[in-house]
Amino acid sequence: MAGWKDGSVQEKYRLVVVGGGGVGKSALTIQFIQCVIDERPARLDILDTAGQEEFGAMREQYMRTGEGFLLVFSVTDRGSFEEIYKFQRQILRVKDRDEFPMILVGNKADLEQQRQVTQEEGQQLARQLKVTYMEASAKIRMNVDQAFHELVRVIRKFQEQECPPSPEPTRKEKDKSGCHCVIV
Ligand SMILES: Nc1nc2c(ncn2[C@@H]2O[C@H](COP(=O)(O)OP(=O)(O)OP(=O)(O)O)[C@@H](O)[C@H]2O)c(=O)[nH]1
Ligand SMILES: [Mg+2]
Repeated sequence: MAGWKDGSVQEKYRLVVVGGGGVGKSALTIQFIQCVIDERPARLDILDTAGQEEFGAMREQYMRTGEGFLLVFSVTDRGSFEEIYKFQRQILRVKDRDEFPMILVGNKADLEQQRQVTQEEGQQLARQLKVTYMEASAKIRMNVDQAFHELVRVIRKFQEQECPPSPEPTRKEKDKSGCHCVIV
């Protein structure tokens, strides 16, 4: 956590955007965002990954450090939808957990004529993966902020469950960077 000039505490979240090639990850990503989510200031470090990247050490490394993941597919690209399951499995394997903060995003929702994945299919996959589903469009800026904000909410909920705020005396003994509950 870092202090703001007004004295409030700022939380920092490491988010990773994953998904197939050309689904709109870069278009959705703003490299560095400072924002207030539910009246709590937050700084987001967003890592925009390459869709075509190999399943190599690089990918494992960013998966290890990510605190929340935006799983992005394009509603105009059936293949990218089918790839999502693989990304989720890999994240859970690297984290060695059954659940981890993630949001499923169906991007390019503005291209209704070229749609290959229905909203219902997106929702069905999200239920299966136990995550929230949102349709977005980086082009018309639909649900872009909402998707990142929702992910931060999921991370906050997850971290509070994993590491609930402790009483003041023990809290002071903790690392200055705050309570890091993510297993890396
Ligand atoms: N119509 C429409 N086009 C989009 C949208 N998002 C991205 N695009 C276009 O889709 C193409 C690919 O977008 P990128 O953001 O580069 O996709 P990416 O997922 O970062 O691709 P890689 O980095 O190669 O994996 C570009 O031509 C974008 O302009 C969207 O919401 N609607
Ligand atoms: Mg990109």
